[in-house]
Amino acid sequence: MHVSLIQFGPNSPLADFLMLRAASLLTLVLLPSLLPAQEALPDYRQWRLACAKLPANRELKGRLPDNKVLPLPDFADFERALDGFLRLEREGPLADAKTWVGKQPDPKVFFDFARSWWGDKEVPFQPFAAKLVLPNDAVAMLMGDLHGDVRSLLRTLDELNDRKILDGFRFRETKHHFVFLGDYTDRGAYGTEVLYTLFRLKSANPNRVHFARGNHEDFHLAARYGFLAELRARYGQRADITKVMRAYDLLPVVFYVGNGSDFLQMNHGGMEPGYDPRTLLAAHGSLRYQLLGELRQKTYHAARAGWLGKDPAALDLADEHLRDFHPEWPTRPRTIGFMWNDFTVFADEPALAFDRSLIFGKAPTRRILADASTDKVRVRAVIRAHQHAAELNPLMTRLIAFNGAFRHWQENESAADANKSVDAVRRHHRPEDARPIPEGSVWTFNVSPDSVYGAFCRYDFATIGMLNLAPEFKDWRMNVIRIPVFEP
Ligand SMILES: [Mn+2]
Repeated sequence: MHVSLIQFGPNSPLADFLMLRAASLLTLVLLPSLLPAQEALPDYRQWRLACAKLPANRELKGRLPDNKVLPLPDFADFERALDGFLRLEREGPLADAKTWVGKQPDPKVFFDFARSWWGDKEVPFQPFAAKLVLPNDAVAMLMGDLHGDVRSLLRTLDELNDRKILDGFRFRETKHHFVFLGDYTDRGAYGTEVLYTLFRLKSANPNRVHFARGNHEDFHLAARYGFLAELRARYGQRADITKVMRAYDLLPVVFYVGNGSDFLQMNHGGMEPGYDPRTLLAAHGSLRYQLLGELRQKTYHAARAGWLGKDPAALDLADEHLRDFHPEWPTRPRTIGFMWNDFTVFADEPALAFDRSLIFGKAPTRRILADASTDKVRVRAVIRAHQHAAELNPLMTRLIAFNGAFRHWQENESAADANKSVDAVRRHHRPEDARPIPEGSVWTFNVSPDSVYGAFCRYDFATIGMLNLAPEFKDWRMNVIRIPVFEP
């Protein structure tokens, strides 16, 4: 029989052929796990779908969701995006000596994600500032606190996809940048999904997505306000807490964003009189970093008689709270103003007040911005976030009235208007207009609505700012986009 001619021995041609087929089949089966992790991550649509079944923070009312509904069931699922972010930073501008103005942090400890400044203390706490120069036709998108609200973040990315600005996670045009203003986790149940989404956005647009460090990007706050509890409830001992928290050390506490001659200060909290950015801003190059080093607040205060006016209470507060110090933590020995400080709402409020951190009024804010400027480079205004009002206080009322982005010290208001309602404030404004950026102005962006704040203060829209640059600063415009998060 013909069949008998076919040899089945180990060295037969058929055996060779079968072995080959088996080997290539095995390769096909194994291939996905041999590819870089990025290849196997879900695309935007799949990720969106995986998050669609998550109950809102509003429904959870402080509880954590059932682990069965989570889109990242294992820590390794989250870790792949985290590792992608850490790799990007470790191999990117942060690791490039040219990018640092002055001393560069030692890469061996700066990128050692197994050790920390709060644990073994072998890694120093090294907060830093960033300068980002964009072309004159750039659009910088801005978003305030997320606080574990992945629903609002994804609705916002949907909106940018609908407007053809994003294609999935990727920006379609190079002119678009995104600056997130800090406080990504804690207080809402989805810090893991928020960080995952942000890391994916960054991986898809490495040079055009930027994260400022908020006061909650701190191990001590995450240990107290929910994010570490969230990680432990989901992943138990498998969660590499040190690595997650060390990612925060790669985020600048302030960005100066502009076209090279005009800049806006973009950060989470408020003014930091102890840091002088002029050397950073004068440095050549579009992205530059500088360690904050010693914060010389007391020296700044002592050298400027009259910068707080004549109010003895303001001077007493400055004497009491402003110090020269090397930060050991975000809050030790004193708080870093960029991460923590606040601003008054009305122009006729005190120059300086204190409520857990310093609250700066209009005149000293303008003085610090003027002192940060030279005849070649001007720091014109401040964009920030850091909202944490659980009731309709004057600022939250105005944030809602102004679609989530409020410019402090409105010309037609005074402290006597503190108790106005949202409707009363709104009657005087048309917040949908493209808004110019007055010299010395401060803008606050609201916290996302699926947070305790949205529930307490009864608003259900998220906000992004679109800052349109131009060759002349007077032509820069802020468009504020209101994004409904809960359908009526
Ligand atoms: Mn905050």
